[in-house]
Amino acid sequence: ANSERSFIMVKPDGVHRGLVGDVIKRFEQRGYKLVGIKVLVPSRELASKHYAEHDGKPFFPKLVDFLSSGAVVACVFEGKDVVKTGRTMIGATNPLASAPGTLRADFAVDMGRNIIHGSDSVESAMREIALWFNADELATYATATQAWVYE
Ligand code: YYY
Ligand code: MG
Repeated sequence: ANSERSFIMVKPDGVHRGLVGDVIKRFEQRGYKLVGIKVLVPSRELASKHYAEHDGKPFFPKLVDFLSSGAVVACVFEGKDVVKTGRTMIGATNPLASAPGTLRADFAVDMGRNIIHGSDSVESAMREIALWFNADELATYATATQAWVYE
């Protein structure tokens, strides 16, 4: 449905590098609706919960250190197939393997500095949105242009 939601986050490297606007721009211009946004420095606990699926892997401690090392911009975007399409727009985990035109290919080199997170499934999106946002931090509204994005 057009009300599918994904959790999209500019990670600390993206914030340090001033790429917040570039990331949000891609989703906006595609036609996705921004329904939640905030800037915060995640605690180690929040970072660990976010990446719980990777707990125990060799890169996990470094990943948690990195995510909690600075400010992130946490967003929720809404629209048709936004989870899968968002992943396509973001590109492969390793930026050097990402297709040109994807966010990671256009803005990143190293895997541990790949600037952005996007939910990998609708189930992950629901879990991540609930982890990062309270229900009252998400806006329900209609855009004036929705009839020109959706037929
Ligand atoms: O979903 P995505 O961000 O594309 O990749 P994941 O496999 O979920 O890994 C999360 C995060 O961990 C990735 O964006 C970079 C980092 N990472 C790493 O530093 N080294 C790895 N071998 C795998 C992942
Ligand atoms: Mg992932």
